[in-house]
Amino acid sequence: MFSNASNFVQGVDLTFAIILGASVFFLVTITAVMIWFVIRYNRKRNPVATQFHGNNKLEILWTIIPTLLVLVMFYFGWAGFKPMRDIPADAIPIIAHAQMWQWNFEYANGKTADSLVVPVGKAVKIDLNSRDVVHSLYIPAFRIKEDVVPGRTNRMWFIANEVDKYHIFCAEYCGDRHSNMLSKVVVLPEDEYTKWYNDTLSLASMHPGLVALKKNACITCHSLDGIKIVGPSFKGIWGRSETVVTGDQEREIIVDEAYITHSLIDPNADVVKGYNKGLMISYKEILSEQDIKDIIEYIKTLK
Ligand SMILES: [Cu+2]
Repeated sequence: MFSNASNFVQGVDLTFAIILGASVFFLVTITAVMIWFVIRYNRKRNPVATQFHGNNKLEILWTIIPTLLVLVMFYFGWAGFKPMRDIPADAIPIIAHAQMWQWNFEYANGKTADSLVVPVGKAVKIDLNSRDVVHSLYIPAFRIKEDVVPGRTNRMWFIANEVDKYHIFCAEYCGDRHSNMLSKVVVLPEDEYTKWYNDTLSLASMHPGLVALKKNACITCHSLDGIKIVGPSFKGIWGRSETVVTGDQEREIIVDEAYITHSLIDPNADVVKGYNKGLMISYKEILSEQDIKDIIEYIKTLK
């Protein structure tokens, strides 16, 4: 009856089925009784209104039945939720970094990926880390969702039961491009996962500047192809003269090493005219000096 994508599907679906079943039963029953009363006690059949004053049996019944019903719902809700909090000690650790507007997954060997790659049949635990605002990691097929709150580490875990791909959404409205904050879970057979995990060289063929831009979600706001998203595109920006707003003064600058470095450290100091302030965080603690050099070298190539 239920899908079996993760170890939590059955517990969650059973709870929802019970609540839905109870809701449908009462909707149909109450509507039917209401219609019957309208017919039975209309003015033609019952010209003098009948008055009632309390009915102990009925009142006890409609106190006890709903109490039992919500206790049953609570029990199944609790039984489905409790295992989500008991993380197995041998679970594979992964850190999910959320930031406007991209997911990034970091593995124990330092490998990072923009999809959540996991082996089938193994427990995986995810530490949730936000670099800016509140996000929420939501994997509908696995029936799990957990808020990603800056300044604290929430956790989630699961066992994927089938080799397949599933959607990841951000389920907490986090700004302009929230709806683009998508990723996927890629469940691999164990040997393929091990191969993928140990292959840390595939990134080496990419320009280190591009690796840094991808890893830090820069490209969710600054395109590489000239399209205007949230911030200016990186294409053709090197060496260009731009009007920036400093405080409430406009001034001309040249996009050079000093401007890019300063913009990464204090992004709201000199915002290019026509773009909004306050959308970018400082990367002072996040990027190394080498990262910044690589990024500048890479931007130079985007003519
Ligand atoms: Cu988000």
